[in-house]
Amino acid sequence: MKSNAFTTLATLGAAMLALPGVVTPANAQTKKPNILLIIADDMGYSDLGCFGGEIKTPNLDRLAQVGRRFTSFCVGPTCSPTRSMLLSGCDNHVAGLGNMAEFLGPQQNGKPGYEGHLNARVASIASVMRDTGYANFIMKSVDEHKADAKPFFAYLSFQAVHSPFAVPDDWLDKYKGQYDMGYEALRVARLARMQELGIVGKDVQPFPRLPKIPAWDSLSSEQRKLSARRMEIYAAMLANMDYHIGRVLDHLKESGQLDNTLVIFFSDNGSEPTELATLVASAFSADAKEWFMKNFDQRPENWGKKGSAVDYGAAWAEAGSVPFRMFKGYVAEGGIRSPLIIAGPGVKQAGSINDTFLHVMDIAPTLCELAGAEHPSKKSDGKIAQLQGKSLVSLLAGKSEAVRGDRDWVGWEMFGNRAVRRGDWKILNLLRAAGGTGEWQLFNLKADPAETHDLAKDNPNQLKELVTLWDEYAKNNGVILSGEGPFMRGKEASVAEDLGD
Ligand SMILES: [Ca+2]
Repeated sequence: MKSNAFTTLATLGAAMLALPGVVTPANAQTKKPNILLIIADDMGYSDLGCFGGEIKTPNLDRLAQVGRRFTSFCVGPTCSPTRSMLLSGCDNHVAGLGNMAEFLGPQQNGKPGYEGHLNARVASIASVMRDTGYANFIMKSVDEHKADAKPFFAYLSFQAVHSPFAVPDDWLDKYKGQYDMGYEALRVARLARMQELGIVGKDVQPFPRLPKIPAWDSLSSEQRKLSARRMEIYAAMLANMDYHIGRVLDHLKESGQLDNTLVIFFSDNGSEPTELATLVASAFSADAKEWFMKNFDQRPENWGKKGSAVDYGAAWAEAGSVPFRMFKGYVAEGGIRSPLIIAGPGVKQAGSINDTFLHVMDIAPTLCELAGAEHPSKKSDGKIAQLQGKSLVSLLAGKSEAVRGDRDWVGWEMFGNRAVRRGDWKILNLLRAAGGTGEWQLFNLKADPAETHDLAKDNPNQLKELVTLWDEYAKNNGVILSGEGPFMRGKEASVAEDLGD
């Protein structure tokens, strides 16, 4: 497969996993919906027009109008852990992605839950469908299932908008000049629009600009020009993804299939702060640096074209995740909060916005219920892990406003950073090596979704209860803390201290 994001995107659009529908006595009377699951990669929370962004996403905006937006949908902080939870309905430490395979520590290597791939302890949503009578196969188009009159389950997983940013030549300048105001002004404009739309509350204060990010005004005019160009290309790439989503939706409509297709859209994690060229220059060997410079044409006039490796760095990533704290890689809200849009049959309250706490583990149980499938954990004598998510079917139908009660909770751990959310409350522990305090902090996300006011000292009992839940989470899911990870190289001593070793 070519590495250019545009061609990859087009290829992915044509190669979706299809799972034609089951026909059993129990559900033969009901017409099962088609499912179209669309996942963006590394997209920021505030990018989409319907979530407050200025990037033109008319097709996803239209989907939000006929469907519903969910503003408190949480995922994992990085790609493969989120995807393991999506496909299994279980925590990533159960499903085999307790850590990303490339960052496995010696204590984790070979342990259950750290296989680096979806393991045999969980049932993938594809196998659940197959075992209840679905045939699954890779199809070339959403029409391939038509001959057998069965519904389809299509998984359209984009590489966009993961770096390196790339767009077709005629898209390169679509956002030219639109980011000259800089990343700080963009955060202000987006937050105002998010408040106007009702994506976040009117009183929400954004997390302050990180100290390592220079003020826009402190940059030279040449630095500003190059910085804004990176964001222009990112915006064009996201608009291009929306354009291709529109092609799929239009085709479904023209072929009479859209009305019976449930469409689910979200991003696998928050916006990406890493600058590859900086990383190569600062952390890679001399040979690797030489290889990189020889194989990539990094002249600004080539950015976004074949052979370039451009991204936008922490400053624009922070604009992408406004109003939240941090971005991809962190279990702060900027890493784990994604827009969620669901539209189609069974989705009531068109155009509305719901802020109840949802999780990516909820997708698999939802699909199970829609398919009338019995989950294999129910007849596996404990060999297959039970679903940890909650079905959204009743919520989508407008029969309930939430899928979790005030006492239901979910935990996270990635690269040694930890969190638990229960109701509106969240505890968060970011290692000092990851820019945190190495202590447990407590936030009320309803009043303070950006995690700006640590309430740990004011609410010691709430803190204590939630820390106990994190210990329970680690025990139940086989979490093994490690001194390894992207934040920790060269900082082993402080990490060991933070982890209590
Ligand atoms: Ca990702």
